[in-house]
This record gives sequence, C-alpha cells and structure tokens, in this order.
Amino acid sequence: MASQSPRRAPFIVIEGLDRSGKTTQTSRLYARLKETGTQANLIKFPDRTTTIGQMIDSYLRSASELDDRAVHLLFSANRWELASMIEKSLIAGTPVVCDRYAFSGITFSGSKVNSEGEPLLPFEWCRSPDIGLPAPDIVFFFDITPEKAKERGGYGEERYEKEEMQLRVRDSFHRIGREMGTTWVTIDAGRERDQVEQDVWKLVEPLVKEGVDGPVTKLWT
Ligand code: DGP
Repeated sequence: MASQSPRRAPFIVIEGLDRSGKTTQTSRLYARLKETGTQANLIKFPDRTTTIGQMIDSYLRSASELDDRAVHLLFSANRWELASMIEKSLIAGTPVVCDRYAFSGITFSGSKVNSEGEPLLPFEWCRSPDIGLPAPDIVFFFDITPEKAKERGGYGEERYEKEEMQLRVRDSFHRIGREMGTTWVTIDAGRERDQVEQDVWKLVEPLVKEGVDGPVTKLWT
C-alpha cells in the first residue's frame, strides 16, 4: 500500500489598506489559534528588525530618501530573508500567519506616480522580484473605503498614508484579487471587529484542522 505523505500546515496572509484593522486582526487570529491549541508563527512585513528592514523603516518615516526601484527591491529582499523559515515552518506542521506580503509590494510600489500622475514602475517589474516566494494558501484582503478609514481617525504620518495613494492601492489590490482566484478572500473591513474576526476564523479553522495536501507552492510560477 502506498504510504500517504503527511499534510503540512497552511500559510495565511492578511493584506489590506492602511487603517483597515489588518494588524489587530492578525494578532487576534494568532491569539485565537493559540487559545484553541495551535501554536503558529506570526510574522509581519516589512520586518523592520533586520538590517534591510531598518533601511525600509527609515525610508517609510521619511528619515531617508531612496531610489524607487532600490526601495522596491529592499522590500522584496526583506521577504526573501524569511522565505526558508516560512517553508520550513509549514513543512514542520506550524502554520504561518503573515501581516502583509508580496501583494503589498506590487500595489504600493506600482501605485507611485510622477507629477503627471503616470505610474513610475510597471506592474510586471514590481511583481518580478517576488516570483518564487512561498505561496500563501489563503489571502485575506481587508478592504475599506477612504471614508471609513477617515472615520477611524484618518491615515498616519508615514510615506504612503495619503488618500490619493490609498485609492490607487485599493484599485490595484482589486486587480490582483481578480487574478488570484479562490485563494483570495475580500473581507469588508469596515464592519465591527468581532464580525470581521468571525469571517476570518470560519475559513482558517478548517484549514488549520485539516492541514494542506502537497508541497509548499511558489508564487507566480
Ligand atoms: P505597515 O507596517 O503594515 O503599516 O506597512 C508599512 C507601509 O509599507 C505601508 O504603507 C505599506 C508599505 N509596504 C509594505 N510592503 C511594501 C512593499 O513591498 N513595497 C512598497 N513600496 N511598500 C510596501
């Protein structure tokens, strides 16, 4: 009788607009997994703790300037720094919960425009350095209108936290979602926190309980 290969743990990504509650929900999901007996690995991009992450952090706070292409490649390199850790964790049976991933890379860099409002970096160019990263098994996109974001106190001080930019980023996330198919789940993040948490949990619980069949796949290959 052929032996069955063991199932691996899922890779869960939460993406979203600034002020969408993404970071709160990522922490809640991690805590809920723990409460129900699953120890997951929680990661966040950009990971500002590494040497590359510190360069990104300084750029985001406008404490330094960097060429648009150079900083895009730093964001991608920051994800590659954790690629093998993610893969090993999934194979070892420990789910990975990730706050932002390669989709933010395309949407934010691809939404930069020049003074005439024309894109600075082509979509395909933005996507290429992330090709081959571990692919998520599910991506929750936390969608929120700029009006709702404003009700929550508006955007913060960092470089991309401006309404015009967020609108372009939102359109770009919607475009990616259409291309990603069933892996991509759009969550109306303008609702009550508990409702959002329930919607996420409904889809994560069976994935974690049942595990995932087959090897970790690669993004966009
Ligand atoms: P956060 O720590 O989640 O608030 O994210 C910091 C900011 O960085 C946020 O405005 C989104 C942006 N960002 C995240 N990943 C990338 C990326 O790969 N490229 C670019 N250009 N921006 C990114």
